[in-house]
Formats: sequence, C-alpha cells, structure tokens
Amino acid sequence: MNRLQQTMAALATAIALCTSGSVAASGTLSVEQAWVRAAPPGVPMLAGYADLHNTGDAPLRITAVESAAFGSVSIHETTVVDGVSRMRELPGLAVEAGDSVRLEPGGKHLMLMEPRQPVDARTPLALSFLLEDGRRVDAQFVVTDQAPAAGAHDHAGHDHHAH
Ligand SMILES: [Cu+2]
Repeated sequence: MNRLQQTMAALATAIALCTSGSVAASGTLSVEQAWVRAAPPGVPMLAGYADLHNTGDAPLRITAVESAAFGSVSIHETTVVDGVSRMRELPGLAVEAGDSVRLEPGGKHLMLMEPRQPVDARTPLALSFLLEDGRRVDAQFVVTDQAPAAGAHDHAGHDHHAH
C-alpha cells in the first residue's frame, strides 16, 4: 500500500468504528460478582471467580485475562476424570448474546499466578478481560473467603413492595 491507500484504509476503519455502535451488532461484556478467594500470604497462586454476562446482541469471545498484580493469569476448567479432580487451561471463553458464563469453585475459574504484591482482603484486584475484537474490559475483584451474595443490594425486594 502507498501512503494515500494507507490513509484511506485508516479512514475507512475509523468510520467503521464510529458507526459500529449504532449499526453493527456487538457483544458487551459485563463482569459481576467478581471475587478472588483469600489465601494465606505467600501462596504462589490464587483462584478468581465471576459471572460473565454478554448484555450485547452478538456473541463475544474472551481470549485472555491479565492483571498488573500477577505475573500470569489463565483461564482454567476443573473437571473430574476417573474420580480425580484435574484442571486444564482453556484457550478462551465464548459468551453468546444475552447469555452468561459463571466462573465458580469446582468449574471454570481464573488462575492467578505469581502474585507481584501481597494479596489482602482490604484491597480489590484489578483484572482486564481481553476480547477477540480488541476491546478490553476492566473489572475489580474483591478478595474474600466466599462468593459475594447475588443481588445483595435488593434482598428487601422479596416482600414485594409496591414501587
Ligand atoms: Cu486452576
């Protein structure tokens, strides 16, 4: 490509990006109930869990997860084979439009390796989900002993207030 062609190509890309919000379908990742299981100081790895929702109108694919707080983050799945629990690394995670994937103990999870700083319960951890289309979604993971209660903000709603 010569310089003019490069400029035109860049311009076309920019226009496509500008209009994609209103024209093209796209996946939107929403990360909720995100937590990392608290562990004794000095452990070489921790596990992270979350509910991953695709609130958009097209499928999305998570290709990697990263965090400045860890040397390496991978997506794992725990499976029981012949009565033995094993973990395997997944190359990515797909979430269909309107669907969700739950990362939970005993199932899919994030493996956070080589912590670069002490992990304590007062300091949430920042993780970034990288999507196949190049977008990046940041999320805060609380450090806790157990999964945060779902919908903790509106438990009072169970008795059907009129509002
Ligand atoms: Cu694992």
